[in-house]
Amino acid sequence: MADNKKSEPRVIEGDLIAGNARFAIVASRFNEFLVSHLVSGAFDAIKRHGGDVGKASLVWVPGAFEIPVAALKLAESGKYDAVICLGAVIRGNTAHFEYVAGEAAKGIGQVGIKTGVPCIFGVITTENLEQAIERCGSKMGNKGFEAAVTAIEMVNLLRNVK
Ligand code: INI
Repeated sequence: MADNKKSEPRVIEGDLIAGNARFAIVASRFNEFLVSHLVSGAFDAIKRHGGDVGKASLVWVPGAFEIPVAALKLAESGKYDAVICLGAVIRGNTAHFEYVAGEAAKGIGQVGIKTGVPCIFGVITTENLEQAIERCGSKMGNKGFEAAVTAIEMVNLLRNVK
């Protein structure tokens, strides 16, 4: 008799257990009164997913534009399983919003691809201050928390890709 049993695809995903993972957080001082909430959110997420913040490092850079070069150094160091990039770029603040936000996004993406270390884009880019506040722990949640959860998932996902 023919064997009609169909096999299942191999599904690879990452769970949300931070365990022994080592995280570097790169945070921009520009708009620090907002970014500090993203940083707290990220540490909160690591703790609440069973991680050890004692294994984490927090690196402050001047602005979002400077995040990629610091992220690259951290990712290349071999000391971290993921780099969580946090910042706040507000259109109303500057005529060069597009350059700052664009370079941060592109650079962070490139660091991840170049090094194989997940680099998470937790830089909020908003039209105005109100929208930024909403993403730093109020109406729209905390994007720093979300970025750290993404980092946890990516670390575990990449460990499962063999
Ligand atoms: N940096 C930010 O992180 N957010 C901003 O909103 C911002 N604005 O509005 O200009 C900003 N500018 C500074 C930039 O990131 C660099 O630090 C600076 O251009 C020096 O390279």
